[in-house]
Amino acid sequence: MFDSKGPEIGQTAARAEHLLRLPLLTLLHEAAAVHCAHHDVEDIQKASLLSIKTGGCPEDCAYCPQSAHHKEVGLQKEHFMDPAAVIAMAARAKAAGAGRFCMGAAWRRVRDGAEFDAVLQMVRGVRALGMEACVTLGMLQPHQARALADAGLTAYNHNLDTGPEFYADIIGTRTYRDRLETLEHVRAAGIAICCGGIIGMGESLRDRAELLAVLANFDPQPESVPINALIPVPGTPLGHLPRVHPVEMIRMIATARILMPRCRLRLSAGRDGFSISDQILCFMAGANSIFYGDILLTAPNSGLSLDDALFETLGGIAVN
Ligand code: SAM
Ligand code: DTB
Ligand code: SF4
Repeated sequence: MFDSKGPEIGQTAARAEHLLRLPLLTLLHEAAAVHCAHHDVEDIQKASLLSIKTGGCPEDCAYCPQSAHHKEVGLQKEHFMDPAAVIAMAARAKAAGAGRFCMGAAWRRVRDGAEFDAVLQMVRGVRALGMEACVTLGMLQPHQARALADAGLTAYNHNLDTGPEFYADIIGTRTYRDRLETLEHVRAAGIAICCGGIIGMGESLRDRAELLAVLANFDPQPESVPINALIPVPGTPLGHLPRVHPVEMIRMIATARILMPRCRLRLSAGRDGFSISDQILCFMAGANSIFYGDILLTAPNSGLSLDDALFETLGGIAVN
């Protein structure tokens, strides 16, 4: 069902690279037109993120502070959380305006047993609040995807992170094919796919284009696409890299919007340090969601008071 090679991917990648290289205003206007044609431009979803099991992950993802391979990070490992505490946090996030609650575990793959059963309980609890529920738990087997679907899961997050050629430079403990297989199980179970990537890891524009081409050629396309800018965490192999310039993010979002007109496009990690105007340009380019809250999974986010200022700026001005 999903491919990362083949003639369609090559053609879409060429189109994506052409778009990524366009003069900025041409790209931005084209993306804004696609966005307006498919979405209510005022509908920007606040999603809330929670790490339900932090650190000690056996995978070696070069960007990730939660990998057990990056010992110098000095991250405090945390036990798997209690479902009642998680559901209480979801209720607080809902009261603060979040429409979606996303739960992440630093696992390579899901194991059947008490912790997976507790995840199912969390999903049921979040859905009972009337929120969308998303989880990201690493690799899944088909019966586990079906159990998540039965619990009412809205979406499963499983990022491809970058293009297929650059992937092995970033992750050695699993392959692109492994990722695509889990996504196939998610789709087969009838769960929406949340799949995106990270820019700023030393990849080329071609790698960014290839990532977008693989995503855009999913049939159907992913319902949700998070675009992260690398948060260079000291102690990880990418900890020395510079922060992504906001214009790089704007170009990536605009190109993703043109190639995937209907998806919920998420301005995800790495927007701390972006000005309000930078973020507004991301929304003009087609982003229609942010992670709302002071921390992401382990790293700092833009902060609630800055986000309140952002939404106040976006609001209308009363006529007296
Ligand atoms: N272990 C699961 C997995 O890898 O699918 C779920 C958790 S993992 C932390 C979720 C996503 O966070 C990754 O796929 C990656 O795209 C993003 N991420 C992790 N560390 C990041 C960083 N330092 N900067 C930007 N994005 C990051
Ligand atoms: C996604 O693409 N970004 C979010 C969410 N999906 C799970 C996670 C960002 C993590 C940033 C690094 C951290 O907080 O540890
Ligand atoms: Fe583990 Fe996910 Fe981090 Fe990779 S990105 S080290 S799989 S938590």
